[in-house]
Amino acid sequence: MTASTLKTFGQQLSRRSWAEPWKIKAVEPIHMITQEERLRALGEAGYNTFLLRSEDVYIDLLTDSGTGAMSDRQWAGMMMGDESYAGSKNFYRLEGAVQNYYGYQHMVPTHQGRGAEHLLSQTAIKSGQYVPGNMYFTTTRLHHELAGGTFVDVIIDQAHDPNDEYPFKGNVDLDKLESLIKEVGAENIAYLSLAGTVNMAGGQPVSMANVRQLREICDRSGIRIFLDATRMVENAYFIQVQEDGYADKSIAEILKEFCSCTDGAWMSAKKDNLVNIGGWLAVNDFDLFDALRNLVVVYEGLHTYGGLAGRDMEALAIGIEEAVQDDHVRSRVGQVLYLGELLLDWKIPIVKPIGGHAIFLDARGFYPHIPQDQFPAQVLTAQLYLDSGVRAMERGNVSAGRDPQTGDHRYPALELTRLAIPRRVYTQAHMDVAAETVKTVHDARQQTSGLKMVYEPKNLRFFQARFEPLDMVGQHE
Ligand code: P61
Repeated sequence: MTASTLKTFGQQLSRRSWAEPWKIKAVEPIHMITQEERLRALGEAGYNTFLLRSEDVYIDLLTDSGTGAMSDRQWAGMMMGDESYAGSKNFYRLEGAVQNYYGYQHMVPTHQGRGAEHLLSQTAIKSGQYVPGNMYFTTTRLHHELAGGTFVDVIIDQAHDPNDEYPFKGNVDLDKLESLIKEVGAENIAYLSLAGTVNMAGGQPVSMANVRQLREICDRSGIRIFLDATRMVENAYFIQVQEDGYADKSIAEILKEFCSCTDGAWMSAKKDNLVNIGGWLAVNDFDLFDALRNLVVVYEGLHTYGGLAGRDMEALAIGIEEAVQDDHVRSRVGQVLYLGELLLDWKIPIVKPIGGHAIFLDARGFYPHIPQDQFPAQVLTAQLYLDSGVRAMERGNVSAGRDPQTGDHRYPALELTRLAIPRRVYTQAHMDVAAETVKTVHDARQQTSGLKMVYEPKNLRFFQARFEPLDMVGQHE
């Protein structure tokens, strides 16, 4: 075939195309407001995409959290909600699904991931202890800190380099972990906080070999491993396609094997588990479970609902089953890959390899002329929105926040803008529009200038911070 006859994306890449394993039954109309309206909306939002009204957004790639489409089975399940205060049958369905697919013995539901992080941190961290982990996540680290812990990043160095193509950039550096144990003593380590895939590194997976080695080290030192299983199904997919010996195992088998190397997990079910709200925390140790069960009633709700309605737990139990289907995961990660490959083709700087849930644009690569304290990744989110109403999220200096000791910005190595893909929501045509938006903004990169932060909240500042373009700061004063 000649280049002009290579029409589909699969043909262009010399492979057969994949298609989504579902068809669309209900649609939600979206439309793009005018450029003038977008400029006004962004100004009113203080140049922060978290503060935009969703009606003013065309393609919403802010997050893959709670933004997925539920299946007809899940919607049918919503009608089967048993809204009893205690002992709802939907709780037992959910408990069974977690036991069956993740393999842990005891589970408490929570309203979402950070509810579970709160309970685990308050229960398993003693003030003054260290919590090593494979790169920080905003809410996770904050809960470590609120419990008196100090997070220590023990991810491999390659994870901080957007151009390093190592396939398991979520791995823990064993030497870094062992040095920490030697330096502070195992008794001063609360637990290993392991995430699969690693969100802030670009959705990068952890290998099975790595978690096995971690189990060995932690067994030797008596340290527990708790897993942030939020996107662990996607992690299992990368193991299936990239790690020797796993090509013939199902996602479900790989997921369970990985979890068996850990002592428990917390979950933001709004991602992998295909629901709009929900979370859970599951452990094997009964005493720890007992402590968690005692705390959940203080902050979330009774231990058999944890902040969720019966119908939410039913949809979640069904979501867990659907999430581990191989064809679902292949098309979900395949859609992310599709967008990423378009951008790579145009030589646009993105985090490589392409991760599981999102494309991360390297804002330093776009704007080498904008210093990090003028927030290049925030600038990039603003430009994408102005171009065509595509909403992305800053994952750089604003997200990293300030060092509690020095009070200065943390200046992370990665200054990224994330285009997260909701599950089962957008089509390939939406990905094409998003890709062309990124290209247009990239083409105009030299004319772009920085932002000044004019309002800064104390906690998780990226959610509510406000900015003004530097060339107009003062105009309103
Ligand atoms: C996200 F800007 N993630 O990626 P909750 N662990 C992990 C997550 O990705 C995660 C949570 C725990 C979000 C929502 C969000 O800085 C932000 O259910 C790996 O959101 O409480 C959430 O789970 C917390 C966006 C969270 C952010 C924090 O878009």
